[in-house]
Amino acid sequence: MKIAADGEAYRILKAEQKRQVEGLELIPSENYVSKAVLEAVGSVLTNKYSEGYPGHRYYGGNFYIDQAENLAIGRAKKLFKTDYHVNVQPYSGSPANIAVMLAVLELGDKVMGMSLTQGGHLTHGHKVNFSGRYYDFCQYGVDRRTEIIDYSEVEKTALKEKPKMIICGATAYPRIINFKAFSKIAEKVKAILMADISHIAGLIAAGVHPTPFGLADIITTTTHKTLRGPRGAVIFCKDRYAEAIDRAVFPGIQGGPHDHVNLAKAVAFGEALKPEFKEYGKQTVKNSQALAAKLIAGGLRLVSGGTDNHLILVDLGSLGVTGKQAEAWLDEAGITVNKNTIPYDERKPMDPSGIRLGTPAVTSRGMKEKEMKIIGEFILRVLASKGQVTELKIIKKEVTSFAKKFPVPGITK
Ligand code: DSN
Repeated sequence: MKIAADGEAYRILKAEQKRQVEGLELIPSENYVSKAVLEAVGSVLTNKYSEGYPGHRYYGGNFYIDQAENLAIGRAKKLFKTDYHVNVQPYSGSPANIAVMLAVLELGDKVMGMSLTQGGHLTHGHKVNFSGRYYDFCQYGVDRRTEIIDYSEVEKTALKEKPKMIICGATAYPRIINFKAFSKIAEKVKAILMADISHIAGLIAAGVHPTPFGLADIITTTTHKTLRGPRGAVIFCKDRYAEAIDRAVFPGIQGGPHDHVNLAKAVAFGEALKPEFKEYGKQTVKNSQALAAKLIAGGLRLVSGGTDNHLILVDLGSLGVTGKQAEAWLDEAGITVNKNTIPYDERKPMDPSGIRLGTPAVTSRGMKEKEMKIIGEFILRVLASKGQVTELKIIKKEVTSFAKKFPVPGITK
């Protein structure tokens, strides 16, 4: 039976596919995977159980599954030019980060991470998350004036708090992360350095963002953001942490690996090893900077004044518009973004002062700087409309006919 025979499920699938083709996807953590990645995710490898690791499984019939996992491991090492140990089994970014904590910390240990409201991730110590509930986190953020990480403040906090582990990496930080500075601080206080490169992994692989390999002890990344693979994650670590990391992933927190996804990770890493991916990484950043320039020219204030990477954080405060309103209006116009807190935000996360935009997905459709100016104009018009329904309908029509000119990898190409 094919999915088309299930009317209800098929309708949802087709409607979402149409939304992805006709809209402009600007959520910086999203992307469009290739047909090859979709095929692997939708493959018969989903039928298999394979608890354990290649060569050491608790189930029979894993001859080809071992090959798939080893292929993903080998390509991951090649892609990041590293001989770190690799575990490709984490289901996603949060489980990967939890596994690291389980591997190298005792409950209650002191850890340092970037605060969620300043650009960090939930698993970097937020009080409602496993990390913040079971470990004693101290948090760092950005300088109030520059909105850039103040490394001397990070060092001061580290010297005072003496964390066992420092987490660097962010989900809403538009600037280069100085892994060398973090590594020096970690060395000074004898902390383990963990880099969560989920947002920027594709940029690192493409050589357009500095690498943490050789500097951080442990590196986690999701595979579905700038890396343009299936939903999932990978952990890299120096050899001395390998056994503990593997045991934390399985049997520590996970059961059977998602072998279909692991095959898709191998496929995505293979794609990222091609020269075109370097161009993709470069263009993603050029596009982000072109979009930022257009928005600034249109009178918007960007956190930190611009961007070095794939994402932009817009402060809507002076427009008298909230993040929630902007997200909803842009959605009406066929442009998908997410509301986001800005550093030192006085508003709540469900209706913050900002929106977060990014260029990984539109760049995958082949758009360049010229198109970023057009997208920037759409965004400015939506914000100026103040949610006026007729105006949003007009913009949506224009967005749809513009978007449809650019094939979506995996759907129309
Ligand atoms: N949800 C991801 C993001 O949007 O950045 C982080 O996990």
